[in-house]
Amino acid sequence: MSGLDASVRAAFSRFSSEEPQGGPIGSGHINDTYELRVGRDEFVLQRVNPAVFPYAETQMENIRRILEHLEKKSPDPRSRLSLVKTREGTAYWKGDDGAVWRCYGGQSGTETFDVIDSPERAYEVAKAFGVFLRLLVDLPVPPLVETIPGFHDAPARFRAFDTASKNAPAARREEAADVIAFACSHQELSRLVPDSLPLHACHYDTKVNNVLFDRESKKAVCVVDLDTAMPGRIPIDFGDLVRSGASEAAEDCRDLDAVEVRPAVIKALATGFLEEVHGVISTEERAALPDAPAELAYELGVRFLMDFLEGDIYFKTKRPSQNLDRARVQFKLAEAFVRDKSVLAGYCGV
Ligand code: GN1
Ligand code: MG
Repeated sequence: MSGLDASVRAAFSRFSSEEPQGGPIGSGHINDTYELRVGRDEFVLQRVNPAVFPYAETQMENIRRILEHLEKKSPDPRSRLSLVKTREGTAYWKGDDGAVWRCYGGQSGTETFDVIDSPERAYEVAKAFGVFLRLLVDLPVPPLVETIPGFHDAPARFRAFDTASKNAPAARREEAADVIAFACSHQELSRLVPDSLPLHACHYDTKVNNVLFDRESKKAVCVVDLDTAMPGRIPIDFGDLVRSGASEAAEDCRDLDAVEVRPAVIKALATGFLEEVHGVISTEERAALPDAPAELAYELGVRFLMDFLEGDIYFKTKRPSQNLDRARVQFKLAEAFVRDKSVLAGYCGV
């Protein structure tokens, strides 16, 4: 008998008649993810958080279309996720509490990282997301749907934060006063990537921990976490890649002096990304690349801050004020990206 929760075993029984071994994995803030084994077969079972993704059925349809397109374009099955159907033949199972569970085939011999530990890793991550965008560039955007409406709409994120800030308990507002002041005085950072850029199928969560690496070759093999794959703008994917990868410091680091942009890493990110997408992006899209990390850092800072003000209801937290610390880190990064824009522009050939 494995030590898995009854709910996890109940969900897995919809996909397989066998009893699995395994346990929780990953450091995501939203869903619950389990790595399971039955004999030599590996599975990744996920409970999709219904509070964040209320339209999980349409989300699964996005994922299905994207994986089908990737399959047509790239013959290597290891290069993409594969959905395991339920024993009834459906793409997911909806539990009694309304949460959607889905199961992917495991990718043996792979590993993930939470922090980019070298320029070589940065290059590999950037290439993986670049390949993903390049292969999807001819997937018609409709009927792909926005799985979270306005997900990377930074001005809308600011307006939502502004409302939350006005309604927040005084004690939280006071604790966050300096961070709120930063958000309010840097609103221009929410409007750096032009809305006029074309929509493509984008990943929209382009962090290193959403790429599987081969343990032996150290090469990136597969992009995962397609929950937020939706119509979007390519510079946004680049912005979130650089935002999340540039610093070695933890996302909730309390020593802001440790939050620094690593030039060799952002150079490798820009190089790997552009090697893959240079042929499919327009001059306007390329021109927006150097501005995008500042916008994405500002936007995520605003999201963490808003969640702190609302009582930590969206991002999982392990300690008080963690979301406020996360916001401070993002705003420090946003300032660094503004300061280093010309360096990044050089790496992007702009
Ligand atoms: C969330 O759960 P995870 O770590 O994959 C968030 C991203 C943020 C990220 C910050 C759906 O992603 O937008 O960049 O946390 N995803 C959602 O670590 O809100
Ligand atoms: Mg993730």
